[in-house]
Amino acid sequence: MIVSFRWFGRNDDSVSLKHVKQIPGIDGIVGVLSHIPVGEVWPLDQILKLKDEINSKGLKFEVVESVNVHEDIKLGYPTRKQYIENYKETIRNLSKAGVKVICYNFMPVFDWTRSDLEKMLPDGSTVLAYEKAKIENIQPDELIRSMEEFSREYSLPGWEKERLKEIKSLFEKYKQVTEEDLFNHLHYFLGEIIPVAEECNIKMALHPDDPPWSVFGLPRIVTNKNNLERIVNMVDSPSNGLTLCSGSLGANPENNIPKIMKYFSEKGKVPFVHIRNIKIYENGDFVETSHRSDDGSLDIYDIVEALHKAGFNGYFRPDHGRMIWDEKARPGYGLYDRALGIMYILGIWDSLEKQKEG
Ligand code: DNO
Ligand code: MN
Repeated sequence: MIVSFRWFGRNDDSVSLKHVKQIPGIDGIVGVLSHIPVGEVWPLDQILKLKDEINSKGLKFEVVESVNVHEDIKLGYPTRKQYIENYKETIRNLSKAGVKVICYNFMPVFDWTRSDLEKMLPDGSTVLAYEKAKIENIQPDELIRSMEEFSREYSLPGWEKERLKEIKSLFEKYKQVTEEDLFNHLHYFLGEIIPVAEECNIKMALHPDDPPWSVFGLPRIVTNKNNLERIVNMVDSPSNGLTLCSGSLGANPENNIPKIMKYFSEKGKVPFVHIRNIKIYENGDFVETSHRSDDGSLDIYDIVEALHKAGFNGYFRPDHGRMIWDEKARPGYGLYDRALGIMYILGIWDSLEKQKEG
């Protein structure tokens, strides 16, 4: 298991690479060029600059999250052709810089959705939270405004301003798109990009929808084991892989995360894993928690054990963390609690390794 840490770049992250490097067991950075508008080619020189910066701190740069997919591709519009060509060029450029895995998602309009970015837990830490009734009763543009207010210094990944500019017209466009259409548009996209990724020795890793159900009436398909299976079978290639995210899929208690992790890892379909815990309530609300199994509804021990059993040797990162010890950082992406998460997971992993040795 290769330990990595998401970092948004020197101008967009309060965490320094120097501090990341001090996390025990750390191997590399999950990086991004977040200022490139969705649909445009990531220029090689900028990728190489980021790589040099990361490498100069003794960290690897082999995973990118995310190369976002233009809405015209998800909508299946004829204009997708150019955006897909650009996407291929980005894959080629990333491979020239030694990148091995590209995480992306196929959620219409919104990436992850939460009602609260600073929900206080009983211990005084603050976390991202999802209150079902709030989401069901809020207008999308109202939610965006509150997200913008929250985001203050840092833009929120997946909620980039340029992505949200045309929110109203996007909603109109998606009224015509069924889940089956979305499957077809993903199929078309994969058919185009996976051969290029394979040639470039890059694994594409599709992130599940977060949460794994429809929000604001938009179609969502990356939600459960059956759908994941359907997607990996669309194009048969080692480059057609998944980012299995425990907290995203796990928000639906019907998704058995250890089983899903083991099943797809054994198939060689999991180049990248996100681990975090959430506490789920009966009414469908959930809050993010520390990684510790006792603190949430997911059994992180079982999840790590399932990966270990499957011989998982891909990249992993702690997904989100609580905001603790008065840290000021982008919600979910502070240094301290994500570092604690890594230590908890490595503790489990190392003891499993010991047991294996007998
Ligand atoms: C939530 C996060 C997501 C993720 C993107 C990947 O679980 O991991 O923001 O980064 O959806 O494209
Ligand atoms: Mn995730």
